[in-house]
Amino acid sequence: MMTDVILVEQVERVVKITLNRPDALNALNLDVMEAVASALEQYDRDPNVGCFVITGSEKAFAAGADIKEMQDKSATDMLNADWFAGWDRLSRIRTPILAAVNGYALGGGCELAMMCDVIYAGDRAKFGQPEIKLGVIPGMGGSQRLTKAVGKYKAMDMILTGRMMDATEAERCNLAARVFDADKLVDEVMNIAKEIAGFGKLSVMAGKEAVNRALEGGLTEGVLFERRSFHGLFSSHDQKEGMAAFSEKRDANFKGE
Ligand code: CO8
Repeated sequence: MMTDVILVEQVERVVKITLNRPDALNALNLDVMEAVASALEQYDRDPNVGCFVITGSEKAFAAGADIKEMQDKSATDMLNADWFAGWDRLSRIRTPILAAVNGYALGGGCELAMMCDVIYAGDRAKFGQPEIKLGVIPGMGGSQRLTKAVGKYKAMDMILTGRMMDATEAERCNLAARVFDADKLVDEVMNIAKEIAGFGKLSVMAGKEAVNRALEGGLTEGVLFERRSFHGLFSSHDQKEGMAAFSEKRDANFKGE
């Protein structure tokens, strides 16, 4: 019997997506790509969803792209299929996506974590881009996102040696935002996700978009983009409510409008 390659669970305003190929250490094949991207797109449009969490198992977030699915492909096959271009769909998701990484996040697994907006690591997590050992290089954005996250020299070290880094090193070099005990990681990240999902969705989406601008454009353009988004939020209910609540010393009741 075929099992679902991902498990999707909604808890309050948070949707948790759990990679579910335990026999292959959650290796990412085309079915996983389609399932993850489709679930994110479906819930991204839902005003009752304010944050996503993507996680795997205690042993593996994901041990890479599925090597067995790719190994016999020719360059022509890869080009014609535009292999794994579907992962680009994640960059159009406007709701924040948090990665809760336990165990191995290797190759495409590390790249999937880096497609998320924040990476939280369990204390036994291992990150790496070991593609060099397979005669290839990262192919899901790793050379670009890892370099932007950790800088040229650490990225070169990781990509050219294929070594793994542990959670402490990942936090120290700004790949992981925070580290939690492995067995508490998913609960901790779900709580962070609930906190984010409790804020006004318009401002949350604007904050995500503005930070992403910092990665992709120049400073002047990015600061202007941020200021225009900031100005625009003054037409929202949630700005009026958030500022009134502060003045009146009470909790805000955000509506996402
Ligand atoms: N693909 C397919 N199967 C895998 C993968 C993978 N990436 N990783 C593990 N598995 C399978 C193993 O083959 C094994 O299956 P079986 O029981 O049928 O033999 C099962 O998962 C358990 O794995 P191990 O027995 O190897 O478990 P260990 O605990 O001994 O080792 C490791 C764990 C160290 C994580 C080891 O499994 C490993 O090195 N895995 C491969 C890691 C790797 O090289 N990842 C990079 C893959 S390439 C990639 O991600 C490129 C991304 C970009 C593609 C873009 C295309 C355009």
